[in-house]
Amino acid sequence: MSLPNLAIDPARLWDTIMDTAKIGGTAKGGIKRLTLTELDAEVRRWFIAACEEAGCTVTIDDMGNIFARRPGRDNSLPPIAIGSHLDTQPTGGKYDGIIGVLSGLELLRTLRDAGYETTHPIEVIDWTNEEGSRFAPAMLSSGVFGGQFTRDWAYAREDRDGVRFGDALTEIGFVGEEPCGQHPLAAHFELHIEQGPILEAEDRVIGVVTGVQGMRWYEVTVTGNDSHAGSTPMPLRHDALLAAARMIEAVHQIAIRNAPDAVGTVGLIEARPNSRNVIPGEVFFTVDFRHPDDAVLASMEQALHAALSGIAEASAVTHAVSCIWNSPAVRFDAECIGAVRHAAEQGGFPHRDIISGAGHDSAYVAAVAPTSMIFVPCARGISHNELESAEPEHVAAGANVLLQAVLAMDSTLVERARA
Ligand code: HGY
Ligand code: MN
Ligand code: MN
Repeated sequence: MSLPNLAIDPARLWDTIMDTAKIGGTAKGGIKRLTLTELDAEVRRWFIAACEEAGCTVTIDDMGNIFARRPGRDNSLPPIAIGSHLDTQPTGGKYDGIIGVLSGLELLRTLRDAGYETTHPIEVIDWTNEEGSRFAPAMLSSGVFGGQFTRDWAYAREDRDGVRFGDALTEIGFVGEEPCGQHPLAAHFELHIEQGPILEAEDRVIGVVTGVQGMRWYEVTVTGNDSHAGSTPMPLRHDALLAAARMIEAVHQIAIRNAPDAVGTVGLIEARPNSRNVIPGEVFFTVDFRHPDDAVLASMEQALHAALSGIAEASAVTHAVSCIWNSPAVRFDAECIGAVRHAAEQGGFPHRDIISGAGHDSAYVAAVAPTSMIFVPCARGISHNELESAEPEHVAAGANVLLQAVLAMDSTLVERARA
């Protein structure tokens, strides 16, 4: 299959990444652009205008997912999509999610400049609320698209201030007409930073992502008794924060016992009344467990329940725990993986297969369309941190692999349809 000798414009892509990083930019050089805030709305409006300038028509579904469509020769065919996300963590970086969407825009611009017409339409997608930081769980809108969640369940998700997802989406004016999930895709590719140390450590430029590990999120509420820090004897205390501290150590030990592939994190904790001279009567905290093997995740969950019960009893408090998110391990489409691997080989980029430690929208889109991902390194594997950084030549390499994989998939699907 002879593919056109097209290449993206690295300087234009890098400038676009740096320019849009100003929307929600932080003093430390990161981005704080939480989903469904006015900053998210601002970058969405910028993205729509840029895609229209690149020759696209834009549609939005009722989860706020944005689809920028470049027509092909045969617009009766479902589009080949390039998707990722523009929302960030509270202390996010310039690259997580963003290089995936903006490389898609660069691909559109490259095709426009070359006057090259694909057979399939091409669509670049901004998936709403990939991060799951403000509204849990992560990948909420690609999850509705992939049939994992209902729209009503998603709309009812609340942030820590009690704001509903549906109300926040309405507030920023991004509730589209199209029912989420009624948008067939011929294939979906996503370029993303690895967010881990492997590619950099092995001097590889491209990660050929074969799948995403399993992930489970839990919410734990520990209830004791508020009482006076000075006049309550130690044996009479029902200290919810002391119990929570023991539980957090147990979360860590469960992950360590399932090393090297298990990870366990408590990232959010709220103690009430959070006053320095009151013994905390209630604590809320979250647990994030991940492992490539769902059976091990299930055993980690059992160990968590046992640990929380034992610690609660020994600490004279009560507790409640619920699993709010269970995202099974995902394997991507062999043909899409092959298109990425071939493009990396053709580009002469050192590459390796890799399973994603982080969650991505592609994990849910894979349920309804042939999907795979491309990773590029990030410095010291740091991500979800304002210091997150990537090399321009690596981002350009990833975008060129994305371009060639999309063009190869376009030809492959056309040849198959003709056979
Ligand atoms: O949690 C994750 O892995 C992703 O960053 N939302
Ligand atoms: Mn991401
Ligand atoms: Mn992220």
